Amino acid sequence: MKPRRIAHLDMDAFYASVELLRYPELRGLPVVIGGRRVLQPTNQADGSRRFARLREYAGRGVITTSTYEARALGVHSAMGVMKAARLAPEAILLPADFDAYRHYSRLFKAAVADIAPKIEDRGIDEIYIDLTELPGDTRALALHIKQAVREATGLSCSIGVTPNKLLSKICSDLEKPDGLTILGLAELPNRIWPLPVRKINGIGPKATEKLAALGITTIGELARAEPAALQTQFGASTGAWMHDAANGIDERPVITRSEPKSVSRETTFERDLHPRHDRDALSEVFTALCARVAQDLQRKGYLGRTIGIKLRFEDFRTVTRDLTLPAPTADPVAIRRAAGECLRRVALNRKLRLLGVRAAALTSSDPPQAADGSPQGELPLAAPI
Ligand code: DCP
Ligand code: MG
Repeated sequence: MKPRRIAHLDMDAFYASVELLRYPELRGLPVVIGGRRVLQPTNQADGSRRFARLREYAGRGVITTSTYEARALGVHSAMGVMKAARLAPEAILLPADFDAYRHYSRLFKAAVADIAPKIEDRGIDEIYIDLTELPGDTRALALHIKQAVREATGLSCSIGVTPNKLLSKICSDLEKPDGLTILGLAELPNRIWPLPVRKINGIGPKATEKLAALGITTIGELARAEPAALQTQFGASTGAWMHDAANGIDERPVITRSEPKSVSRETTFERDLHPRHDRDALSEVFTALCARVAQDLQRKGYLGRTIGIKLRFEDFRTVTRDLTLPAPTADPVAIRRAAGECLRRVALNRKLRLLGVRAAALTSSDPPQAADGSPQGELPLAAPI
């Protein structure tokens, strides 16, 4: 069997970097992204924009991320905005725009998938990629992926490539931003063992503290520790896992998951409902199910073109009907209307046990829409390089 080549790709200062695409004048400055409730920048009479500064902030908000310039001042993810303001009062503070981040997340993943389709999605800004079966030199392949991400999004990322997920995750962080770290097992003692144990994904603050009490602070010390001692302290499986991890052993495969094919909601009634006598109650549930499906679609960033219903009668007979719309939608009213049409095509001559609504033929809801429904405009859909 070929030795595995597993990559971990993580976007650099992701939310902040997306914001810099629409506010390029902020490049090189300490910039911090807060929550949604932070003030939007305003346009000034001279055509420039006015941005909020950290020192102007009062509230209990938390930072989601910051540019590397802000990190140099000690400002990091998960820090309170007020605390960050004491460290970097002049840093720019921007509100988060999750729709934009999801949009760029999809763009970079699609760009990678064109080159290397075996991808495990690990969240908004990171993926594992199995490069084992692809032709070509590892460094050339990784550089090609980085370039494709930059062309599709205007953003930089960092990649680690090693024989497994555990080491690649550590390596993608070693040369951030815009890093590329390729490592074989032979380099474990040099490159990985000097690092603190918390660099292992899965060793959190509590385990770090417990290990420190055992005199173990580096991954190398953990690798040389007695497995039995670790098992006494952490239990058999965690202890064994830690020892393996420190020795660079991790056989987990890259798990590719496909996009969902449909979004659905259904409910089984507490008592069977009669189509005529319980008409109002049924109608209310039906509308609520449509609203839930619409919400699910919006939250996940999808539109559905085929709307379907499912009915189960008191005798457990189940029927489904669906209808394909001229254009995909995530609108509760449009979904309710289509589902209503489906319902009219069923002979309702028995009591109902269950009612369900489904949206299928899903597509992505890009471009992102502002909260008022107007297109967002300002943000480039794919930034130039
Ligand atoms: N994030 C968040 N809250 C946190 C950590 C992260 O909301 N406590 C968000 C903002 C980040 C994104 O998730 O931009 C990705 O998280 P990362 O840990 O990868 O951080 P960054 O991409 O911002 O920076 P790095 O360059 O270190 O990867
Ligand atoms: Mg990141």
